Amino acid sequence: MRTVGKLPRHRPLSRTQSSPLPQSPQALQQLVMQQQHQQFLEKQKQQQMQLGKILTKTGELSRQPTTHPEETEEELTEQQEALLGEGALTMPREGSTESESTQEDLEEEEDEEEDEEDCIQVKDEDGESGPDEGADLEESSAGYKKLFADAQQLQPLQVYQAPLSLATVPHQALGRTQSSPAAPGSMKSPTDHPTVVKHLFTTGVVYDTFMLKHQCMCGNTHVHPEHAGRIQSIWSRLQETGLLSKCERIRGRKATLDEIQTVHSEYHTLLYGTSPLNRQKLDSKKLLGPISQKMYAMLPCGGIGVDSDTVWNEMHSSSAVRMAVGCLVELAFKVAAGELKNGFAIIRPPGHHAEESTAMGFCFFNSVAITAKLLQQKLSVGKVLIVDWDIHHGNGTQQAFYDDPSVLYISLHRYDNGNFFPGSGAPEEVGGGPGVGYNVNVAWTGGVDPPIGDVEYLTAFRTVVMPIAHEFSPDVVLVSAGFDAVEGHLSPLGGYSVTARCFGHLTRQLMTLAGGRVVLALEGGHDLTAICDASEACVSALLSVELQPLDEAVLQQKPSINAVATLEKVIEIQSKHWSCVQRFATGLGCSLREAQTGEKEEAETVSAMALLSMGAEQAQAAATQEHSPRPAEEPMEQEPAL
Ligand code: X5A
Ligand code: ZN
Repeated sequence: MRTVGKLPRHRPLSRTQSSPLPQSPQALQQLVMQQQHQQFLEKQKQQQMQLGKILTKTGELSRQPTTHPEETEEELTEQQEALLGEGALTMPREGSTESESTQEDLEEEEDEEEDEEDCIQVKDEDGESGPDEGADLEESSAGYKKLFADAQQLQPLQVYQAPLSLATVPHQALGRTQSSPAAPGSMKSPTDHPTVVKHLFTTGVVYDTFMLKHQCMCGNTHVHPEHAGRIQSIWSRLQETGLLSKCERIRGRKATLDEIQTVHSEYHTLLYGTSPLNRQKLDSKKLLGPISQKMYAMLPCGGIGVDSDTVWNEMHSSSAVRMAVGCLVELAFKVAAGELKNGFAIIRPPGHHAEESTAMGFCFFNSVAITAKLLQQKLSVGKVLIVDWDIHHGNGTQQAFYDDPSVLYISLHRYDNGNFFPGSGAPEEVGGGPGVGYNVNVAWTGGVDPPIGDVEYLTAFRTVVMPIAHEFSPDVVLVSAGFDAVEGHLSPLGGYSVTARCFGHLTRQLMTLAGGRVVLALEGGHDLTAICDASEACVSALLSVELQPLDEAVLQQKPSINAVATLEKVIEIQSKHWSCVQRFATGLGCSLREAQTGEKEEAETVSAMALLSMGAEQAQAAATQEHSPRPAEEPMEQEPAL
């Protein structure tokens, strides 16, 4: 590796000529100036943070919140990012040629390293930044690099065209000083006077174009259903529907190698978390021979990978897979810390199949599992509930927490007695050691005649998922939100007929847990209409926007015989660990309407009995306790728990 100069060096201007330049010279000039300005600000911020840290150490500022005198300047950056985020949407699917992108990435990697030598290395406020093998490979948060990297891929007209939905949003009022990214809605034209942006307590959404680069080297996206268009489409949908402007956009980052190692082995982490360039540097330091001779299968499509699903792009995939993890971590931390109401992570590739040292089923790093571990280790979160409604069992997530009673894993998946991918997820798999009872598999069996649909998922939530979840009483809920159970996905990647809107209703039920601290992370699903519809429904629920009601037919239909058998089995097994589920062992076969009536009558009976057996005042207290097992801070359920 060549030595790095002391002065910050931006990309040579000539590089940008490989892609179309902004047509107006003023526009280009502006972009360059903004980029340089941003670079200056980043430097200034680093120094400021360093100063803050020193002062904090001596105790002088220990109780003082971090102030950001550069606030207004940051906002300028946010405007640019919002602009670029928009532009990225219209980025051509098959972007630049392979040789061009490779060159691009080489320079990106170089820039990363320059940066790290260039800037003062300051860690997060939590301070626990032990020796980190990954740290020296990390991209600092310097926005200017991304600015230029992304700008290259933009068509000039798209860059400078403020989308209508954003342009019409009124200014945000002056608010508390904080440096988290502004909502796209706060974007103004660069000529406006900068003002401080108020950060709303709303739904956070995270998305980053780095994740688009994970593509098979065969270049044929049709062979590989887990492609970049999935997250591009969802991002576009949230924009088009105006939902995104009600959310706060969170800036993503690449997870560090240390963060990834909370779940994965060091070898696995280095294998998939490094690219040839930063690996070379690592090799000389750590003498990691095996990593430099990594082995992949040659795929029939012409590319390489673990298997035909789990493809690898030696140049780009490591950035993408680390970005997917880092995006979710950033979002979940803000939700857990109370900065955001809840969140939706538009990330790829998915993660729930990734085990400690195994990549499979499109997955390399288990983003949800890593996030759960980090919330506990860095934010002292106690109990985490992971709900996995991807149609496939999350074998990696189950493995990561199998013996751990502080993380409850509940998966609903197509099982068919072990004949559906990945084959794990039997109802008898309940956890091990101290974790017995903290693994719940709603393992649908009986094929697709009839297909499992809304009634079955809603019944599972009514009788198993929500009762156990409430009894567990998590501090945070993470959802492995795959949408491949949505109608439109055929076997072997689906076969079920859950509606997109149903996932909105499931989300709304989960919001009654953990004080509403719910974060959804995209996992599987490849039918673009289905995953966009379902994402829209879930984000609507997170925003507490009125949902499309379920069809009355759904509420009146009884669950299929196969589904009832599945639920009977899981209740029988889990009633040893969760007392709450026993009462649902009977009445599984009734419709949601019937259940609703039954529960209402049951509640009335309880009140009446209480009134009879004691004074009215005590009865009132008893009834309140009976029906509100959750702390008062939590929102009321917006619909009866169907
Ligand atoms: C996340 C997900 C499916 C893997 C299928 C492998 N995985 N044939 O949807
Ligand atoms: Zn799946």
